[in-house]
Amino acid sequence: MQERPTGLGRARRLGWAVVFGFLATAMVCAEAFGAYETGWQWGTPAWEAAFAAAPGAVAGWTAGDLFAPAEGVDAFMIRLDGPEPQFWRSRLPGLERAYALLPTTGGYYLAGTKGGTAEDPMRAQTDAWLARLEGEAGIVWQVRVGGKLKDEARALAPAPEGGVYLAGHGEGRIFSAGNGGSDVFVARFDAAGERLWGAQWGTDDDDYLTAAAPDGAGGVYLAGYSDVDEDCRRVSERGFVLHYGPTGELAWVYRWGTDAATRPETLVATAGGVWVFGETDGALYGPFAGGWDVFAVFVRGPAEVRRGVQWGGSRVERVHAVVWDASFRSFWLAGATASDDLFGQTEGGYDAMVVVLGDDATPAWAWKRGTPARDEAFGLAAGREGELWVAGVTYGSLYASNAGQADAWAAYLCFDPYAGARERSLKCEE
Ligand SMILES: [Ca+2]
Ligand SMILES: [Ca+2]
Ligand SMILES: [Ca+2]
Repeated sequence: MQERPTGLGRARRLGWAVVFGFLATAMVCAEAFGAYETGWQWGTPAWEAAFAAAPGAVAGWTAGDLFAPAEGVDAFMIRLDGPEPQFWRSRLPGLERAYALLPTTGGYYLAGTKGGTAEDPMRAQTDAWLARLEGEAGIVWQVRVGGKLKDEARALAPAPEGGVYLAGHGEGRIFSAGNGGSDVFVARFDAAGERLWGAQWGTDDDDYLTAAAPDGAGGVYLAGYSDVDEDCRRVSERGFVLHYGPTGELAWVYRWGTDAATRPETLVATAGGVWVFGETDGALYGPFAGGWDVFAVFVRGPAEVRRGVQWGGSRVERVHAVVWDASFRSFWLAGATASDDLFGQTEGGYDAMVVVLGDDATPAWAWKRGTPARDEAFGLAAGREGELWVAGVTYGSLYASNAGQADAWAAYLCFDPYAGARERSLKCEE
C-alpha cells in the first residue's frame, strides 16, 4: 500500500483535535467495553515487520518501497492515535530494523539494529541504534551502540528524568571484556542522548537479551536466556533475570532452568518483584502439552521464585510482550499459537493471540486472529482506558491483501478483561 499523500498535512491541520478525538474514542471504548477491533496491514512484495507498540503507535521496518522509494531496509513508525487511523506515517531513513518503541515526554524512543559500514572497520558488523523522535521534527538525536562485532538492540525501558535504558546483546567487547559468544548489554541514556553508563553481562556460552522493564525505583530488570552447550552442541536454554540499579550496579542475577529449555521473552514489574513470561519445550512448572508451552514465574530476588505456572496447547505457543493492568489485576500477553486445542481452532500456521491472564498468570480468555499462513503478535501496549495496540507480522491476508512475503500489521482493540470470566460464571449458573 502506498502512503496517502494527504496524511501528514491532515494531521497538522487537525492538531490537538486529533488528540482530543482520540481521548474521546478511548473513553467511549472504556464505557462500552464491548468488543471493539480495528486492524491494518501494510506491505510490499518485500519484507515488512512490526515488532513494537506503544500507546497510539507501532514501529517496524520495511525492505521494500512501503511509504516511499527505499534503499535497503528502513525503520518506520505509524501513529494510530487519531480518529482516522494511520494519519501520520513516517519512514526513518538511516535507521534500519526497529525492535522497540517507548513513549516519553514530548516524543518517543525507538531502538533497533543496523548494518555495518564498509568505510569503518570498527563498524563492519551490525550495531544497536537508539533514536529520539519528537513530533514533526522527527529524529532529534540518534546514537549507535556496539563493539566491532555483531551487536543488536532488543528492548527499551524508561529511566529517571526522561531518560531511557537500551538493552540488547552482542559479541566480544561492548562495555567490558566479552565473556564468550554473545553477551547481554544495557546502557542508560539521558533525554539529550548522553550515555551515563553501560554494562555487559554474560556466561561463556551465548546469552540473548529479550526484554527490559522498569523496576519502579529508577532501575531496570532485564530478561533473556543462555544457551546450554555440551560438546559445543546446544542442548538447552537457561533463563536469566538481571536487576540493575539506576547507577549501573548489578543488584542481583537469577538464573534457572531444567533439562527443558527456559526461554524468558517478556517481563513486567509488579509490587515486590517481577513477573517473567516465556516459552519452554518441556515440563518446567507443570505438565507439558507439546510443541512449546507458555510459562510465567514471579521473581523477587536472586533466588526467590514464586507461583510458577505453565500452560499451552499441543503445538507451539509463543509469547512476546506483556502488560500488567493494575486496575483489573490482570495481564495482557501477546504472542501466537499453533494449537487447535487452546482457545479454539486456529486458522492454520500460527495465529496471533492476546491472552488475558488473572493475577496468578493463568489464562482467563483470549483474542485470536489468523490466516492459513503464519500470523504473530509481537508488540503490545495498553492505554489508560483499557484499550490495546498490537503490532505484528503476517504471511497471509490478515487485515488487507498480502503484498508478498511478510507484511506488518497493527490492531486497536478494546474489550472487557472480565468478559471471559463472566461467560464462565454464566455457564455455571445455567
Ligand atoms: Ca556469553
Ligand atoms: Ca504447546
Ligand atoms: Ca511484504
